[in-house]
Amino acid sequence: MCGIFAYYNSLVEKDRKTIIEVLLNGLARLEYRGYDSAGMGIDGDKPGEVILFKEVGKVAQLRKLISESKVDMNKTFDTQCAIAHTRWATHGPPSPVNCHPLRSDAKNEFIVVHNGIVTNSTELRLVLQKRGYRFESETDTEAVAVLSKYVWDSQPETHSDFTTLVKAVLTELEGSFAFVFKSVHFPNEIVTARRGSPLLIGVKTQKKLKVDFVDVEFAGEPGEANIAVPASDSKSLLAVPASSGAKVFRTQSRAFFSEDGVPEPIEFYVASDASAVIEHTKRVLFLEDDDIAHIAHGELHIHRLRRGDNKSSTRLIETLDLELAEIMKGKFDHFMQKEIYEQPESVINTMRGRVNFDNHVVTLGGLRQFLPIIRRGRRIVFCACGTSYHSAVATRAIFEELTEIPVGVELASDFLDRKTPIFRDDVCVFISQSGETADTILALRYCLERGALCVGIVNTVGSTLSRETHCGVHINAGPEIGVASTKAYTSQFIALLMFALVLSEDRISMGERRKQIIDGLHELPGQIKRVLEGDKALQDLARTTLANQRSLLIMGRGYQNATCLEGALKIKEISYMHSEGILAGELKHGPLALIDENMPVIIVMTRDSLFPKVQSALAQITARKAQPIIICNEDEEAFPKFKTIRVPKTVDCLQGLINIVPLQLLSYHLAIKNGFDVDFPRNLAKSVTTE
Ligand code: UD2
Ligand code: GLU
Ligand code: MG
Repeated sequence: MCGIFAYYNSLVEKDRKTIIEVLLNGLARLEYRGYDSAGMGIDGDKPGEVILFKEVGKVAQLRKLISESKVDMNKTFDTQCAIAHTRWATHGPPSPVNCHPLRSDAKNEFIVVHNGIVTNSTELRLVLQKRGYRFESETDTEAVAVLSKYVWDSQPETHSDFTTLVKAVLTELEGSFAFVFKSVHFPNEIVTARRGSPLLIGVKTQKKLKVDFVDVEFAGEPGEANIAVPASDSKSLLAVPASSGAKVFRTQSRAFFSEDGVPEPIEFYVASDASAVIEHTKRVLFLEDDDIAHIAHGELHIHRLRRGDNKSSTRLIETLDLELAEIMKGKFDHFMQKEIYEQPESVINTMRGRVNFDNHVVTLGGLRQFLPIIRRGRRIVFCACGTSYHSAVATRAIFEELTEIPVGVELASDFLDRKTPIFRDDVCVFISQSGETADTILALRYCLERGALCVGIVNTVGSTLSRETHCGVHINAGPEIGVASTKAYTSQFIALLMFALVLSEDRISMGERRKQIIDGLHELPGQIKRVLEGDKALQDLARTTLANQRSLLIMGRGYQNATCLEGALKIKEISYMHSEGILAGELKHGPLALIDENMPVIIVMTRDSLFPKVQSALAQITARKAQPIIICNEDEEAFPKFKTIRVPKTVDCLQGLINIVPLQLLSYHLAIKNGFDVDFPRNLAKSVTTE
C-alpha cells in the first residue's frame, strides 16, 4: 500500500553517493503516506552484485544504516538502476527481513519492491517450497521474487528478455499490486508493472522528446519483444512450463529516438506517487492496469500483460504542473477527504482474499485456529475507544443474531475504571486503527492477566495490539492519515461482520441470512460510490441549512444508533460544532426537551424493521416544530415535505456502512466552511497513546 521509488540513469555519470541520495529523497517524499520500514537495492562493485539496505522505522534510520556501512560512496556509474520502497506491512510484521526489496535467493538474483497484496502468495509459496526454493521472510512479496527465479531456472526462453520473464510471473499473481523488478541477469534494466495500485514514470532528458507519447507494444506485433506470453487461458506456468522459443524484435520507441541515431543521456524515475518525481522532472507517464514498462538501453517500452484488450495504444507523457502539496493529496484538498473517497477501494481491501462471493464462504486466516475456543466462549466483550467503539456498537446486534453468543460493548477507559470482572471463558475483542491506543492496550493487558482469549481488530500490522493479542484480523484499510477516522471505521465494521459470519458458518439455520449479507457486501463498494456522487448536495447543505448552527442532533435506532454516534463524533471533532447522537427510543426520556423550531436535527430513516418506531420519533419532533433532514433510501416516497439525503438500500445490518458516508462528508464540509484544519483538528492526535 505504500511507497515505490526507482531510479535509472543511462549515459549520465553519477556516483553512488548521489544515487543513494536520490533514492533517500524519493522515499522521504513518500513518507507522508505512512509506512513502517524502508529499504533499497543498488548495484554493487562487481558486475552481477546487488547490495540491499533495509531498516525498520523512518527513512532517516535507513540513511543512518547506509552511512555506517562500508560501501564505496565514490564509485561511479555511467548507467545503472536502483529500486527503493517504504513498506506499510500487510504480510508479516515490520522487520529488516520483511522489508523490501525482497530477494529470490542469497545471491539477490531477482529483487522486487511491491505495493499492495498478492492474495495467492501462500499457495505460490507452497508450490515453490515443494520445488526446493527457500523463503526467509513472512511477506507475500517474497513469493514474487522467488517465482521470478523459478521462471528463470525452468524456462530458458525467458533469458533473452526481462519483460517476458516478468509477464510469466505476473500471470500467476492474484490481488492488487505495483512492482518494480531488478535482476543481476538483466543488468541496467528494470521492469515495472501495476494492477490496481498506482505507478508513474518520470522522464528527464536534456533535449526535448521527439513525441510526447510512448507506443504500447501489443503482443504479437512487431516490436513485441517476445512471443512466449501465456495467454490468459493457458495452463498455469507452475504446472506446465511453456515451451515456445522466444524471438526478440526490438523497435526503438519514438519518444526517445535521437536525430543522429546516437543514444542520448536519459534518466527515468519510477514512483507510486508523483510527489517523489516532481523535483527531478515534470514530464511523467502514468501506467494503466496490466501495463508492463521495461526500461533498458536508455529507452522505455510499454507492453500489455494480455493480448487483445481494447486499451489505448499510446501512453501520454504529460507535463505535471502541480505543487508538491497538491500531488500528495491527489485531487483532494485534505487527507480526510481523500480517505472518505477511498472507501469503495478500502472496503474491498478489507475483504480481499477473505470473502468468496461465489460460494459465500468467508475465511479469516488469523482466527481459524481459534474458532472452536471462541464458539465455546461464554460471552464476547468488545472493547475500544472513539470511532472503533462505534464500529463495535454497529455490529453488536448482527453478532448476537448470527452467533447467539451474548456480546458486551465497552469503552476501554470505563471498562478499566470499573475493574470489570473478566474470566477465562470470556472472549475479549480489542479494536483500534493504530493498534497503539493506550486505553485499549491497558484493557487488553487487564484481560490477558485474567486468562481471557484476546482478539485484535487492527489496521497496523506489527502494532502493540496486533502483537499482544492471541489472534486477530488486520483490516487492511491502508494507512489513514487524517486524524478523524473514516475509512478505518467502515473497514472495522466489515472486519467485525466477517468475524460474525465466520463464527456462524456451521449454523445451518443462518444460511440464508449469511448469504444475504455476503451478497450485500458484494454490492457495497458500488453503493458507497453512489453516495460519494451526491457530495455536492451535502456541501450545499453545510453551506446553507446547517451553516452558522451551534448544534446538531442526529437520531436513529437499531442498526443506525452507531451511525448517529459516529456521525456526531465526526462533526464534533473536526467542525467543533456541538453534535449528539441520540437513540430515537430515548427521545421521550429527556432529549425531546431540546427540540424546537430552531434545533437542527438529522434523523436516519432508511427502511428496516424498526422503521415504524423511527416514524413515531419523527412525529414527536415535528410536533415540536423541528424541521429535520431525513437520511432515507433512494426510492423513498414517505417524506415529500422534508429535506432528504438519499442513499442506496442494502441489507439492514450493512446499511450503517452506507449511511455513515454522507455524515462523514457533511462533517468535512462543515469544518471547511468554518475554516478549520480538517486533517489536524485542535487538541486531538491521530493515535492516542496516553491514557
Ligand atoms: C495472513 C498474513 C498474510 C498471508 C495470509 C495468507 C500477515 C500480517 N498476514 O493474513 O501474510 O500469509 O495470512 O492467508 O502476516 N493478529 C493478531 N492480532 C491482531 C491482528 C492479527 O494476533 O490484532 C494475528 C492473526 O491471528 C494472524 C496474524 O496476526 O496470526 C495475521 O493476521 P491477518 O488478519 O493479517 O491474517 P490473514 O490470514 O488475513
Ligand atoms: N504486502 C506487502 C508487504 O506486506 C507490501 C505492503 C506495502 O504496500 O507496503 O510486505
Ligand atoms: Mg497477535
